[in-house]
Amino acid sequence: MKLYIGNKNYSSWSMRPWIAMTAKGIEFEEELVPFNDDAGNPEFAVFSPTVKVPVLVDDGLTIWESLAILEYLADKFPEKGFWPEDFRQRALARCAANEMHGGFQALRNACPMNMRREIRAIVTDQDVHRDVARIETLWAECLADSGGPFLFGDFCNADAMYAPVVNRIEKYALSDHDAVKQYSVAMKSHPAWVSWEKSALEEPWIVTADEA
Ligand SMILES: N[C@@H](CCC(=O)N[C@@H](CS)C(=O)NCC(=O)O)C(=O)O
Repeated sequence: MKLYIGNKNYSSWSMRPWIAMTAKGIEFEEELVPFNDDAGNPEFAVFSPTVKVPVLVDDGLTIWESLAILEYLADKFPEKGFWPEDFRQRALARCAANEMHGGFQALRNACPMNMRREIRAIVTDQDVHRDVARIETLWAECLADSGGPFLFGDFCNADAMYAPVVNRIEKYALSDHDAVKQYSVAMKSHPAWVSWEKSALEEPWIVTADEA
C-alpha cells in the first residue's frame, strides 16, 4: 500500500490519510512529491487522476480524494476503528468529516496549514470568524458528548479530517475556546501528529503562496 503526499509542512489534505493510517498502525509506503505549484505540479499527473495529492495505491487500485481514502481504509480494516463502532456515532463522525471536506472555505483560503509558522495573528474577515465559531461549537459538542480526548472518544477519521485545523487555529491565534485548547492538546500529543510535525519541520521547501 502506497500513499502519495505533498509537502508535510503545507499539505493539509495529505496529512489526513497519513495521520489516520499512522494512528491506526497501518503499514504503508510513503512517497512525498514536493509541490511545484509554479509549473502546475506536473509530477502529480504520473500517479494522480486529479493531479492533486493525496493518492492511495493498493493492489493496483488508485484511490484519490482524502475522504474516499479514509472510507477505503475503514472498509479494508474494519477492526481498526477508523470510524466509531456505534452506528449513530459513526453517522455523526461522518457528518463532521464531510462538513470539513466540503466546507470552511474561508478559513482554508485565509489561513493555510503551515507547521513551521510561528504563532501570529493576521487580519481575518467575518467569514473566517464564522468558520471558527462553527468549529468551536462542533468540537465542544463532540467532546462533551464523547468525553474526549478525541471528537468521538478514540482517534477516528473525523479527527484525521480536523487535524490540520488544529494547526491553523493555533498558528493564526484564532480561538481561546476551552474545547479548542483541550482538543489541540490531545491532537498535538498524539504520536502520529508528533511524527508528521517532526518531518515537516525538517523540510527545506518554501511555498510562498502558503506563507500568509
Ligand atoms: N478534495 C481533494 C483536495 C486535494 C488537494 O487540493 N490537494 C492539494 C494539496 S493539499 C493539491 O494537490 N494541490 C496541488 C494543485 O492543486 O495543483 C482531497 O480531499 O483530497
